Amino acid sequence: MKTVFSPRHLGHSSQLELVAGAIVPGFELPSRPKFVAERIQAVELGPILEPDVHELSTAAKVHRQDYLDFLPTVWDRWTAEGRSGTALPFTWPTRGLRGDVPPAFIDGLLGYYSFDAGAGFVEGTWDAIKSSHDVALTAAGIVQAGERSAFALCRPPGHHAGAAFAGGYCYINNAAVAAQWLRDNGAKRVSILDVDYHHGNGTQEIFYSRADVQVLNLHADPMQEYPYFLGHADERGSGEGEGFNLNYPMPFGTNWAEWSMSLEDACSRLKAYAPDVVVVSLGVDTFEKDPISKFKLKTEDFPKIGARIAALGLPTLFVMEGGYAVEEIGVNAVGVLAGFEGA
Ligand code: Q9C
Ligand code: ZN
Repeated sequence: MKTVFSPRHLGHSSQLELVAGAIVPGFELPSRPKFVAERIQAVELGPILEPDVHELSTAAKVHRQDYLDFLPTVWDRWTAEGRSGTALPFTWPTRGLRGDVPPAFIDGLLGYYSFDAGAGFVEGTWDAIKSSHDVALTAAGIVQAGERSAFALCRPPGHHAGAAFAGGYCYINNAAVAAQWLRDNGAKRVSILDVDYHHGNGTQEIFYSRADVQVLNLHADPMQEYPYFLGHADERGSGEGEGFNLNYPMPFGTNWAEWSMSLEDACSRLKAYAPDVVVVSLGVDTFEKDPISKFKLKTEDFPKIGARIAALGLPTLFVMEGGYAVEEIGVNAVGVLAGFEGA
């Protein structure tokens, strides 16, 4: 399996986040993909390639143009106020406030174009976002050209980013852009299977009223876990998209025996949809030792995920999402890929 990866993610660093009332170093560390790349080399999964540069025209079909125009301007707007550090929002247009008028000032814009304070900007953030987008599209091109699978080693991740908002370490929804590109380049139907611990609220929002992209999400119950305000089982799509969004919320403590039952159901629903290609939002924060998660998957379980996906017998694009047990992220993520290859 070919991997696509860009070192340009490294400029996106020094993130901070608010955890239990304290501001601490962010969990989404620049060292994450290094452990994945090292493991790919150790097990000889296949070559690691640099991405081609892609235009944002496909991204503009799943994101709002004004949001895409805003992202590259954040750091300049921030420093124009004499500021340094990390650009972060602190006010959001929630119930009772107006969400239809983008303010003019940077602090207002950051709130308007986000749903939490989990996606800050430093000088290198836009370049990292763009490189991650390019990684996803380059890997999508490999699958479209006829290979059975490819791995987009994206950083930053994407599945919390919606049509016009960042959040949860995500800015551009890499998996959504890749799915759209695959639709535009021969695939009649695409399924997105999101196995990250957190609900992929952005992916759900983007495709919620569409029948041409099926979205299946396995995740911690939003009654207990971030992102809290989406991901319930009764969210099944709207209009033409009715029935094409499926959520599998699971409680804290979920282990392989329980998690794999959701995977089995999702795979049978996916099979019935008969897509031309599968996009896997591959988070490995379901791992028992993940520092921000409360599921109980073990290292030995990850190859079984890959093997089950391989049994679908469909072209498959893996897109890296979360996973914060930095030392083990390589073994676990590559475990999924090797399990796919071995099946
Ligand atoms: N700071 C992904 O896995 N953090 N994003 C909640 C409080 C948000 C996870 C803990 C976690 C976002 C791609
Ligand atoms: Zn996650």
